[in-house]
Amino acid sequence: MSIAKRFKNNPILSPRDLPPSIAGLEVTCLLNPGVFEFDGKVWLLVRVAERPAQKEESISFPILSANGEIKIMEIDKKDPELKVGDARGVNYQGQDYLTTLSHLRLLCSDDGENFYEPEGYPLLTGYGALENFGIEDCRVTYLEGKYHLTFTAVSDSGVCVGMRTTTDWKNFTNHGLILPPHNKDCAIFTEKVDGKYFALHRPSSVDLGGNYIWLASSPDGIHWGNHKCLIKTRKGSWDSARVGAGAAPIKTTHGWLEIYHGANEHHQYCLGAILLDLNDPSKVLARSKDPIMRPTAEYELCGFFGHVVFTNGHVVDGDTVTIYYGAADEFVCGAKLSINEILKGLEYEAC
Ligand code: MAN
Repeated sequence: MSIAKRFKNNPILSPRDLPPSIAGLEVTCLLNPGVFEFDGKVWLLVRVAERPAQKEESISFPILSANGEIKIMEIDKKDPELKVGDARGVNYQGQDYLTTLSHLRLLCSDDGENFYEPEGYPLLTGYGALENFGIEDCRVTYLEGKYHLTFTAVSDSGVCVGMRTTTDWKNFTNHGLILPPHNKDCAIFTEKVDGKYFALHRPSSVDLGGNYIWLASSPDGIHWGNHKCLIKTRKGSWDSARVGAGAAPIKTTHGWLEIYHGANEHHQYCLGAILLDLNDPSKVLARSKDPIMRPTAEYELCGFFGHVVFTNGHVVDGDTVTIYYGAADEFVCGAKLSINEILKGLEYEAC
């Protein structure tokens, strides 16, 4: 039996629930929201992935030009220079592209289950040449009076981690890229440890190494160093091909509890957990052997990219963590888990 109790009204958001950002595009996927509490409400910073309506004979997708305008690439499916990957990407003339362009949109809720777009808040879009394929999968950490937004910044130069900060969700400071390619899945801890800021992140090496979760520390929350590899993929396991951090770790009396995603060679994404030492987060104390959540519901198995549960945002209330997650890369869903049950399921020798 799964320890994740899914919301009865899942999916709580589907692409048809939000209008596209501009005429000529469709909302293809709503997924992977960052989550935070503000003004007495629960907020989602949802990734909105858009593209034009698709034609039978071509593939088309938007990219951002240097002046921030959206340009549509349209490629004939018979073009010999087109190589189609999975639903998420294509290669054309030797260059990789994403099939959708993502921005981030704010929604809020009084009950944590019914969300609406409030008036007067801006969309967050990619900015400049290093975000021309969009921004994705934002983690939101409230730290020292500011919300820290760490997200995947995608461009033809690579996949990096960008950061913006805000206090009111209307005015933002752009700190540019805080980690260079290839890196994503960056979550800043909610408190300093021993006077330093800490963050989880996921550099990837194409040649040697893999898709592992790393830890970094920083004197100012902007410049990151002292990188350490925390956990690796496990051969033959549900997390055999990639692991990446979810939202900021949850502080418990036993240690920092991190809910992470892992995928196997078939790109099937599940969630697991690790426990890090409270005073030295580079020490991994325990790890779940089996997933704490796997895709089983229809909306998790079938969609834009099926067999995916992916979380990068939650709220904590006592022993309950409510995770918000992307299902099949197309829908936003919610589930509740007991922190104690997650902790009980961890294995201390499975790291
Ligand atoms: C990658 C990212 C995520 C996505 C998963 C599953 O980790 O692109 O945004 O949800 O793959 O497709």
